[in-house]
Amino acid sequence: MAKTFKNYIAGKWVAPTTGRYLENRNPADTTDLIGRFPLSGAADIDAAVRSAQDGFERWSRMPAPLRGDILRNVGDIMSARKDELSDAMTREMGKVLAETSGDVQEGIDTAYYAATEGRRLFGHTVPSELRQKWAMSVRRPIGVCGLITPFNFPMAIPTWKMFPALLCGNSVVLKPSEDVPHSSHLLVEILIEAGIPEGVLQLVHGGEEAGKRLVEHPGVPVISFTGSTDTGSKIGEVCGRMHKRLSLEMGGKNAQIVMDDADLDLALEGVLWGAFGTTGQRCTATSRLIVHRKVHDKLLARVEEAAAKLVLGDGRQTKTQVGPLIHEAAREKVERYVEIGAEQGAELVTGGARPRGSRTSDGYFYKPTIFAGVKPGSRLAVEEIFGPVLSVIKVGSYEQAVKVNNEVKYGLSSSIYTSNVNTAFSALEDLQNGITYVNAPTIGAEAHLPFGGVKQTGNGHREGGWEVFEFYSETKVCYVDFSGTLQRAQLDTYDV
Ligand code: UN1
Repeated sequence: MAKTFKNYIAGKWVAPTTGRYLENRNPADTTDLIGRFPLSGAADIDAAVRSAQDGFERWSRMPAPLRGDILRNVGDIMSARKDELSDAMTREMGKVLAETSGDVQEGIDTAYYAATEGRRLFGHTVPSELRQKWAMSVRRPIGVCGLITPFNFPMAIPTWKMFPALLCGNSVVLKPSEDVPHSSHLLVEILIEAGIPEGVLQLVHGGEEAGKRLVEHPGVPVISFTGSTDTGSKIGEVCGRMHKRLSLEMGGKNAQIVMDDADLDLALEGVLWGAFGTTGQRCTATSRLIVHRKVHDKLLARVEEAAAKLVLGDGRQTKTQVGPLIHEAAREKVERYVEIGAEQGAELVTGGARPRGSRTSDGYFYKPTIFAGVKPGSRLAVEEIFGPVLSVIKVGSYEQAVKVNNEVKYGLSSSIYTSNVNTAFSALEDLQNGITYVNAPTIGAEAHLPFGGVKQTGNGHREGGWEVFEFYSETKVCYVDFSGTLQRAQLDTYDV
C-alpha cells in the first residue's frame, strides 16, 4: 500500500482540507506508485500563509549569518543523502541518475552559496553631500514568498528560490509541481532536520487551484514562478494588479550554432547532451541546431547516427542514456509537433515514434527525434516543444546564424562552436539571450552565476548568483545626520 503524504504548515504535517489526493507514479514505469499527495485548495494556502506571516515576524529578526548557518546544515545533509535523493528523483521524474545527482549538487551549491551570503548581503555606504552626515543602504526582508516550481529540476529549482528567499529573512510557501511532490517533501524534511524554525517554511501540494490562490493571496508580496510562458502571463497580470514583486522564468527555444571552423567532435557531443539530456525537458535544452552549410551534411550524419543509438529506459538502470517524458500529455505534445514538422515540409531524419520493447513499454518514452531542413520561422523552428526533438537549420554565414538564433520570442540560452576568437566574441555581443556559451552546449548553468533569459523567457529578474539576493530583499536607505543642525540637501553649500 503506497504512502499518503501531507502538507507541512506551522511546523506540522497536515492533511489537506479538501480531502483530495493525487497519485504520483514513476514515468518510466507507471505500475510503480510512489504515493498519494495532497490536492490542496484555497483554505490550505490560506492556513500556510497565516503561518508564514507568523514565521516571518521571528525569522526576519534572526541575524543573517545565523540564518546562513541553518542553510549550511541543509547543504551538509543534502550532501550526505545525495545518492538516496537522486534515486528518489529519478524514480519520480525519469531523468538518468547522473542528471538527478547533478540536480541535487546544484541544490547543495545553492545552499553553501546562500550560507556565505549571510555574511555579506552587501549594502552601500556613499559620501553625503553634507558634512557630518552618513548615507547608506542595507537589504531588508520583504515578507512571505510564494514559490511555484516545475518538474524538470525537482531539487535545483526549489532551492534556487527557497534558499536565497530564506537567507534574506523571508518566510516561504512552496507549491511544487504536482508531478514531483516527493522530491519537495524530501527537501522540506531536510530543512526541518537542519533546524528551520516552525512557520518559516510551508509546503502545500496541489495543482492550479492551490497555485492560483497563492498568487492571488494579499498576504504574499513576492511570487517566483518557473514554468510555461502562458501561465507566467496569467501570473503576471495578477501580480501587476496587486503590485507584487514577481520573478518569472519561462520558455526557451535555445540554439547551438556550429560554424565551419568548429571542432565537430566537440559540437557533436554538445548537441547530444544539450538536445536529449533530461529528454529535452530543460528550459535550456538545445532545440535548434544551426549549422554552417559547409559542415552541415557531415555533422547531421553524425548526429543522426549517434541519436539513433541512444539507449532509452529507466533512468535508474546504468545502461540508460535517455529517460521518459514526464507524462502522457507531454508525449502527445511531442507527437503533435512531429506531425506539424512533417506537414510543414521538414525532413524527419531519425526518431519520430514511440520506441518498442520491454525496457520502455510501461513508461512515457519517445525516441530522440531529429528534423532537418527546418525552415526559419516555421513552427518547429520557433515554438517550445519541451521534449526530445531537435530541429536542424542550415545557414550560409555567421550573420544568418545570428539572425535565425534571434528570430524567436524567447531568449534563454545559446551556444556557438567556432575556433575563431573574433567570431566567438562577436556572438557574445550579438546573440539575444541571457546566457551564451562558447564551445559548450546550451545547458550547464552554475549556481553561483545569475540564470535567466531575455525577451519572453523572463521579466528581467535572475535566479542564482548575487542577483537573486536583490530580488528577495528590499533596499532600505539610511541617512544619519550628526551635525546637530538642520542641513538641507541640494541647498546648502560650503566655502573652502
Ligand atoms: C532549467 O532548465 O529549468 O543549465 C534549469 C542547466 C541547469 C539548470 C536548468 N543547470 O541546464
